[in-house]
Amino acid sequence: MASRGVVVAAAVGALVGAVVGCKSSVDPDQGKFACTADGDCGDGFQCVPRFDKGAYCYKKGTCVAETCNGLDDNCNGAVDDNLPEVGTTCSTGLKGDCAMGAKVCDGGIVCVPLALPGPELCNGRDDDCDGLTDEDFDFQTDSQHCGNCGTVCGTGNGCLAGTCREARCDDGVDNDNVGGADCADPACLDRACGPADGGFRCGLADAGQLDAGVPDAGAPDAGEGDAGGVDAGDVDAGAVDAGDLDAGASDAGDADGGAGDAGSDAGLQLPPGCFPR
Ligand SMILES: [Ca+2]
Ligand SMILES: [Ca+2]
Ligand SMILES: [Ca+2]
Ligand SMILES: [Ca+2]
Repeated sequence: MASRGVVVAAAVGALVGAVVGCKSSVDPDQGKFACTADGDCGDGFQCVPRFDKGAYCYKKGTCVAETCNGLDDNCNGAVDDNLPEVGTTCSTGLKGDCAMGAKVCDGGIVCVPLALPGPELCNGRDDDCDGLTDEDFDFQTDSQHCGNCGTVCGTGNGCLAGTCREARCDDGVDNDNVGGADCADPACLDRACGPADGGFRCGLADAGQLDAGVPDAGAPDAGEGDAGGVDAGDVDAGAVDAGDLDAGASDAGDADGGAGDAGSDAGLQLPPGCFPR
């Protein structure tokens, strides 16, 4: 190997000066001679550039393609560098947002997830990687995510069955300022409106509830006639009806206050009220 050392020294001496290895004790087969071209290295050797700067002579066949093995296979001075598959996408085998990964060289090519499990957010994604999307949110009742993520119910509204609606139907207040108070708001249809133990719910009365001896619970009947129970069997069917007048109008037949009474109510278009169910 002494002859090659001389050749190399002659070729690169002007360029690298004292760096040239001919005077060193380093085995040239280990590639410690600086060079700028293959011709600097002698027969059977090649000049391999380093990843940072400069180049060294290596015996041909010594330097091979880089693989993930903890070695500098391609002799460029960097271990496990420029591996083409590193950074490419892969499947981690995990669920949700953790399913997609990228290949890295870590004792071998491995697939690491691009995202780690995090708190479940309402975002249409499986953030905590448990295979369920937005599972911590109840779109039926969550006023911050009513029906879907981000739908916030306004003041006075609650989330019922996935829709923002009048918060209460029993407080005499038009909570949402839309559609009227309580049972006057169509959003209160079939919702509790009266005493908790009474089973009262907003809705349209049927004829039997209006006039057949059942109090109307203060809800209107025929728009204006009931006035808090006039029709409740005792009044209409008793003294008042026995005569001729009821609420200022004739009741001799079926008329009552200009509208139907007991037998005619079924066909009326009555406003919704709070009725026992
Ligand atoms: Ca390398
Ligand atoms: Ca390597
Ligand atoms: Ca989840
Ligand atoms: Ca989520």
